[in-house]
Amino acid sequence: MFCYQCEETMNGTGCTKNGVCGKKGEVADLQDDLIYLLKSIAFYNSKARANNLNDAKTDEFILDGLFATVTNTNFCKTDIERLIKEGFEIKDGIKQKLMDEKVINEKSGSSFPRWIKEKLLGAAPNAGEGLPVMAKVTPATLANINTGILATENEDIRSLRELLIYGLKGMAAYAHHANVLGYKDDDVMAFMEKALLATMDDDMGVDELVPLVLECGSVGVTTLALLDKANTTTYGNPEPTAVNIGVGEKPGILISGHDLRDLEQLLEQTKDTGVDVYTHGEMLPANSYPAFKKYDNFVGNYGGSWWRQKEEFEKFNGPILMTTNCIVPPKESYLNRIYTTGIVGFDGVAHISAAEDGGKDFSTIIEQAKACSSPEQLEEGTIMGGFAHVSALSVADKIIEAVKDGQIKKFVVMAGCDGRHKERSYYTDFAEALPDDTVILTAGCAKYRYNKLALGDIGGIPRVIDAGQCNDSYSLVVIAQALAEAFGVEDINDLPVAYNIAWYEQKACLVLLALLSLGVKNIMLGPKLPAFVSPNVLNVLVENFNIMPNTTVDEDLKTLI
Ligand code: FSO
Ligand code: SF4
Repeated sequence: MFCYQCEETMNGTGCTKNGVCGKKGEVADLQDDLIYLLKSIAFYNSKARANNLNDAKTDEFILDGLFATVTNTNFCKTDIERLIKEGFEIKDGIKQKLMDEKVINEKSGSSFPRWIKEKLLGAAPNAGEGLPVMAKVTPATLANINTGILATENEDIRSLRELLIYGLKGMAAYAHHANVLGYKDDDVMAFMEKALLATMDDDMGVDELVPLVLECGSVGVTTLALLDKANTTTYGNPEPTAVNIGVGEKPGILISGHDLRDLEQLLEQTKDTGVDVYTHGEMLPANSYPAFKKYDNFVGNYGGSWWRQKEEFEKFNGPILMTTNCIVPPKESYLNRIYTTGIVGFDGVAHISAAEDGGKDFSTIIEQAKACSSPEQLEEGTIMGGFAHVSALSVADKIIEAVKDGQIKKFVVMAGCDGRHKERSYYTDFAEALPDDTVILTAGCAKYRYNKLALGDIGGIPRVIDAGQCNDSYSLVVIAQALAEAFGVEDINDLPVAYNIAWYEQKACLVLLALLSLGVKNIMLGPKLPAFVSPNVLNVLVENFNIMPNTTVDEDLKTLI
């Protein structure tokens, strides 16, 4: 295996035996195979799409296949093997359909570019022409192909190809969430296919890949906007909410991850059962949606961000439902009460599947919860959330006035991910050290490093404006654009906004690319720069966007404030 897609990669260079995250080497290899297969599917499906022969099932498969390989999502060998098997059926099905509809025929193969034939269709270089003589990529031939990241020898090309793939993984996760709520965008899917193919095209050098990476960011903005529409149309606009972080006396179910539809179904099935529901990690912002607040048994949020789950799940006492990333290898002590659903998988953890219409039956975990003790209290009080763009902009006048009369000097975007390494205490220290006339704008689980600090408010405006999950990063874009309009600045970089972003996994890569595609400069990135960014690619990012690594709190305050 070789994997260097997340911030916690081994020695800051790459995991080679097993992942620091707990991903086994053989699962990592299978995930590489799956990504490779998706490129082959993308080849056929882009032809099908161009001829209106594509179907929703293939789109879902591409999204799920990419999402399954996001850090801390699916650790399960049999799940990835099943996806590979299904992927072959889908690929062969599309190919057959293209032949039946005469989009491709016996002779078409000769007109495909050499790299398509060699790499995606499995033909030997210069093998005979025409489809029948091309050895198909099959599970057997796939095993003989080096599908790993290091198969790309040039480190700059490898770096850009992987940056693109990680952006696509993030995009797939966000598009998947929109999809689940019935919101789809054909252009997003078409871009994903184009980009998947581009990562195999030896004719694409640095000059061709850099614009494609930025296009990925721009399609990322479209995808995030689609998800925002899906969430807010379905569940209402989040409202400023003081979220309870204490516990009740009844037994509870803890729900984590980002999937709001799973939460909706769980709340509906637990109402009047005597079982309470709590959020963990990235599900915290769900407490601010009108559609969920109406449930009396929706108590609040329990604990902190994803990496604290081992300790906190143990103390929760009741069943835990993991709807998306980030699951970490569970401890024996709660193995019999943790469940996965959706695209999440872990060997030995029970999985709750969806019916054809997306419905899920949570009765097993509800029954189990009834026999459990109530959660052990970790803390008490409330934390403020719910400042997605509509509620943030509803106080825009107040915010603009506070900026104009000098009460607010600067906004600092401290969005992104949290992680388990000690050096992340930097973000707590940085938030504490910020001057009183600054306001933090956040989204994602990075907020857990400072959202329980008493940072106060500025004339009623909280000093931490939490737009929600990383899935809600679009809100930060809307807020920045509204500020630009209010202050009449044409260049987004002229706003009193600084960026100190923390990353961990690939969804954050997409959010970063989205910001770059909007022309945002001077982003500080930490706690470490990505291992997959080669020195030359870093130079491109520095020269064009002045991306900089974080250093010390004192130095970074001087730079950003
Ligand atoms: Fe955090 Fe994990 Fe949302 Fe990421 S839970 S780290 S950016 O997956 O997805 O913010
Ligand atoms: Fe290593 Fe991160 Fe890849 Fe896991 S996701 S194998 S920790 S680089």
